[in-house]
Amino acid sequence: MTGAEKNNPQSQPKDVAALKKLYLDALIVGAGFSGLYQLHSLRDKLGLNVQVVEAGAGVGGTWYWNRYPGARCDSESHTYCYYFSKELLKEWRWSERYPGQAEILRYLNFCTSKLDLSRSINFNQRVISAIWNEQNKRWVIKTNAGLLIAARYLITAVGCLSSTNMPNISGQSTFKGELYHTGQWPHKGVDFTDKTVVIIGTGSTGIQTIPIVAKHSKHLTVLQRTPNFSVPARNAPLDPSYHEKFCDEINTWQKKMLKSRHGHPWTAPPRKLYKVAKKDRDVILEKAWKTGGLRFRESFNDILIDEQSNKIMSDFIRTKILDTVDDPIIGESLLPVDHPFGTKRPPIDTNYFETFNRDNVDLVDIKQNPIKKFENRGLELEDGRYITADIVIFATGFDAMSGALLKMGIVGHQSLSLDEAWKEGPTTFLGLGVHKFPNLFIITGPGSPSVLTNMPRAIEQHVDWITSLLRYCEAYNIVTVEAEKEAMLNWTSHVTSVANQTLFPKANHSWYLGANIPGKPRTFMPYADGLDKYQSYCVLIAERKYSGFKMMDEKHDQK
Ligand code: NA7
Repeated sequence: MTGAEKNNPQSQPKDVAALKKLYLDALIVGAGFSGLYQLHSLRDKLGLNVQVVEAGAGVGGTWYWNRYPGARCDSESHTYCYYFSKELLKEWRWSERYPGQAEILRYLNFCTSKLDLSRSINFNQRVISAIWNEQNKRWVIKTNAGLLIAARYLITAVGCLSSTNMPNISGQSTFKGELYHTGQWPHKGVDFTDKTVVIIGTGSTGIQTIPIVAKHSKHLTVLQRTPNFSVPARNAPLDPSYHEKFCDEINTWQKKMLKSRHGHPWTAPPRKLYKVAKKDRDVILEKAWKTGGLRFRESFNDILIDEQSNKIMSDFIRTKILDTVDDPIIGESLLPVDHPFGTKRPPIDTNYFETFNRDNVDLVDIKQNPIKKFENRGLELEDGRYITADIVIFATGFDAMSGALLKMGIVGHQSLSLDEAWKEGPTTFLGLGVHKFPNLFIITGPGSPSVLTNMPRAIEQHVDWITSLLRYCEAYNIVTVEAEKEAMLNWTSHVTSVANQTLFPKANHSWYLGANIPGKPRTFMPYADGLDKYQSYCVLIAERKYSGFKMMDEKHDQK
């Protein structure tokens, strides 16, 4: 929509009749890493009339909501930031190897203010419907707080892990204590002093928060359904000289990240674990264990594709768990056995397994003895055991990748809802576009590398690609862009086929597969062939004038 069109009532959709109205070229949903950069790109580089709606009262997305104790990123600080601006990179100084939630939130607020983004963001606005108006070629979007928006382009920047998974346990309303989900943590914090606490869930989040809650509470009971692998993060403060050195090497860091499979600045050496002699591989694994973090898995290049190699690495971690936990029975209960290491998102931790050596911590296996119901003052298990609690924390994860998108009430061409379109699992072209949903672009959507990468690299790549596409549309008077059905189906089967060449599908209870949510269709959602290869596809599609996308101009001629 041009400025003139914006002020022309004739060009406004007929069904826009009430509430506070906005007429935009583009609406972006979400003010996290992706929404902020997309706003900057479309507003300040393309000059479009663009705004953001954001459900929270501030920017930050994931890092706005996930304020639980111990919340920390598993990407290293100097990689978990924007690279589109050297000025931002040089000015911001990270304090630790891995950035904590509060520091990331401060960073995103710093970027927001440097780029003057707040004036284009509508806070406390959750999208409740987004309906394509075919006649006017506009998306008509409503929010819970009374905004009504007509926009030519709708860009979702809602994050992959933003729709919380809150299990429905009977009697919840009768519980008299405090109840929290880690993904909706209260801003004022939670005081654990002298409190008896229960944590449900031992994914990355539970593994981060358990050691801290244990330290600050009177007693902690961990309710574990499935034991998990975890590698020590080896977090530590950064030496001030680190930043100066980094500033001299920004280009090198960036090149390394973009050339890698996962968007981190390292690649696994070309060696297969099962082929290395035991004494040599033990030395390598010990060294990698000391380095810690996600680099551990990258000490060999076949961990996610070769069962034998994976078993050796998995056994190495299992031995470390048994060595760390004093009580051998508890140690056994903590051993992950149902999936190969790395096929579920691998947590990294600070003193997780050590926490089970504390006198004030109990571990309860709720696979053997599931939770029956909440009671006034705690939880009852199937065998009648009663666990008292002042505070219960759900660290039970998210309806990942598609959950937040499906909650927005998106309805495309011919009244097709996204829910209906995705009833057998998400189908996308490049993770970016969906057939019958013209002018809808999904940042880090299902079918893109997203959660298998260092997210800011995947986000910048998507935002830059969408920005170039919209520049092209503006230049050639293209009114609608829509993924073609065949391109979408081919891409979706390619996503499944590359996942099937890895060990990922062997974790049949992972959120990558949607298997953590009862009733959710099981499809491996992220693109597993690497950010490097994925980027090449995207470049090729753009070079071929966006083949796979149907483009129509104002006269409804196909371009
Ligand atoms: P995850 O990794 O999905 O972990 C959720 C945990 O909660 C996991 O241990 C689950 O057990 C457990 N869970 C889920 N639902 C239930 C019910 N109904 N009853 C008992 N236990 C349950 O979520 P996180 O928040 O830890 O991490 C998500 C991502 O955020 C992480 O990978 C990083 O990328 C950041 P299960 O394994 O399903 O048996």
